[in-house]
Amino acid sequence: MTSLASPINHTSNSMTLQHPQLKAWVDQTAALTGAAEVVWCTGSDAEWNSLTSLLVERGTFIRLNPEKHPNSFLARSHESDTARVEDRTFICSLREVDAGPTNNWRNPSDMRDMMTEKFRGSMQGRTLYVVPFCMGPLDSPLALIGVQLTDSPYVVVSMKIMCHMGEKVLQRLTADRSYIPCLHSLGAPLKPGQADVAWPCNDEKYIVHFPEAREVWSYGSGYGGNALLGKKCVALRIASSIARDEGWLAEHMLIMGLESPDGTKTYLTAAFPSACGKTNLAMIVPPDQYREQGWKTTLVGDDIAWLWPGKSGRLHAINPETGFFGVAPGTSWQSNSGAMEAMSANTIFTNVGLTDDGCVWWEGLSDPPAHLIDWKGKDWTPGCGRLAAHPNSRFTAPAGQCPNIDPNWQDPEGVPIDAIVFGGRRPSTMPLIYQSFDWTHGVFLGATQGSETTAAATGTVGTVRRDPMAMLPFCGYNMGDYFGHWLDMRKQIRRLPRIFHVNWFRKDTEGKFLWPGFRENLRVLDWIVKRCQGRVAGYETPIGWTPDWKGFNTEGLEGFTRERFDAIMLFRQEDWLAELTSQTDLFLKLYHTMPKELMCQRELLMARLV
Ligand code: SAT
Ligand code: MN
Repeated sequence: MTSLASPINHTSNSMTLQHPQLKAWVDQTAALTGAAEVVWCTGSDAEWNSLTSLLVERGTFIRLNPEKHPNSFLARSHESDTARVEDRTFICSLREVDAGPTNNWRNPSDMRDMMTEKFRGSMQGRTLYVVPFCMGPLDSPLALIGVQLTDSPYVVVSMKIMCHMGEKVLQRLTADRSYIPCLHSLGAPLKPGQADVAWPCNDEKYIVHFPEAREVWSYGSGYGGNALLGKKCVALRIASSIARDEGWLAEHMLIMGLESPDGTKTYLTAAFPSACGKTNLAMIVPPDQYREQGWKTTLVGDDIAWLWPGKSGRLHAINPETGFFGVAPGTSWQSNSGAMEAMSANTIFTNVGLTDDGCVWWEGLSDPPAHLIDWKGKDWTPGCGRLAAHPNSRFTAPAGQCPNIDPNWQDPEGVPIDAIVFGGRRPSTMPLIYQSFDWTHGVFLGATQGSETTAAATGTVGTVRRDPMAMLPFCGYNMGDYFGHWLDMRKQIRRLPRIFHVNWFRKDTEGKFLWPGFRENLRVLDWIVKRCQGRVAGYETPIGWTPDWKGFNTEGLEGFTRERFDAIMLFRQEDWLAELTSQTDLFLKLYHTMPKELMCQRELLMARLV
């Protein structure tokens, strides 16, 4: 055990520090950044209370109406700091080819030299908080420990919601265990006597990953995935690289459970590009008819899944996070009651509107109030021509407050996965649901998934933005190698999950959605469960297995005729030839590392089409 005594004023309570390198790193960072003091975070409620009060005092937080939003706060960020910055995100592997053509690569030692100068003096006048955190259930064999050093108290309180943090993590950080160092500064030092601002940040931002050294350095932003480094930086970019070396998968996927009336529970994971309703699917409430029959849905995670071959021979999944960082606009009691309940207390809202009675409001929540203060702090009335909430405004809420959180969501062994679902927003071409022929074909479906960007004229293919496995901005290494790793995983899993592709967004010739979506998506999940259990026949098409009319439950689905079913399942050869052509860009971009098996899958598809 090391004592925390040092020339800098460490506030440590009575925490036990067993890790010899940690204190040295903290001391070095304090010296480099010129931090005024160092505070070791415990993760206690008392610490939350004092930091949230400090944030209120500084004007970063506004305490919300304590009756309607107990222990909850609103933050308004700087207008230049409202989202992840993909063009400022760097993967600094030793060799450029290891980052691959889908990442911004920089030489690691050049980047370290340059960033060291950015961090020099960057915390002057500020407190350096030491945040030990654990991604994954505390005692899971897969859990990863990180330590974030940050000068943002907003980040500290957000981390308390998003993951296990503080003393319970430090206790587990024994000398034989490694941790992922995560250095974060807002890049806004305060000179003596200089007044602070409500949302300090720097115009210049760097979100930097060193996958070989397993380190993250983030500078200039206090928002979301740029600053809460456990999430996209560690649990996806760094973890994907660790997972490749260790034989598991770190994925941008929700995890959910479905309990059918006979009591069998099926868990699945799903990956979608943005704007496909991933959070809503994660928290889906079954339609009344299904609920009456005894169907139940549970939630394990809404954003990230770590998957590894379990002792059972199946693929197991844990959610490395303990909170939701969800997009607020569009979330309502109608669209997602689970999310609404989760954020009913102990929640941080960022960049939403503030009503006159101290509550939050955003577009799509309810009828607009007659007056509020918008996310920029200005008066707002309906029809004023501005948005009340920023489109990327967020709620940071404890996952445990979700009413249908799965009883096993913190099981250290994870939950066994029977199905993996990919999807995209595809007005044409893609049927509502189809199943891959096998694992390799399933990896091909994930690798080529994407959403159509231009509003396609109905019936024709628009421009498809490929987002392989929804990992385009989150894969910490070469995307072609990543596909190869997915293919290899097959050898380690005795009972392979079945792989599916869904599309809730197919349109008819008049441009109207063919599928009602939302809760009715459960009917598609029902078919998936039945396929996994071998209880329903599939119809073999050139693209995979699809449901036939009789095997797909449309009972009680008003207006959903046989004709409509045929339209939503329609396979059109000309669409698929166009689809094959539009996949060319991806295959050319990744040509040097694209596994031969996937090139072969494309050839096979072509052969089945013509
Ligand atoms: O800001 S986050 O990276 O956490 C969310 C997102 O942009 O996907
Ligand atoms: Mn995400």
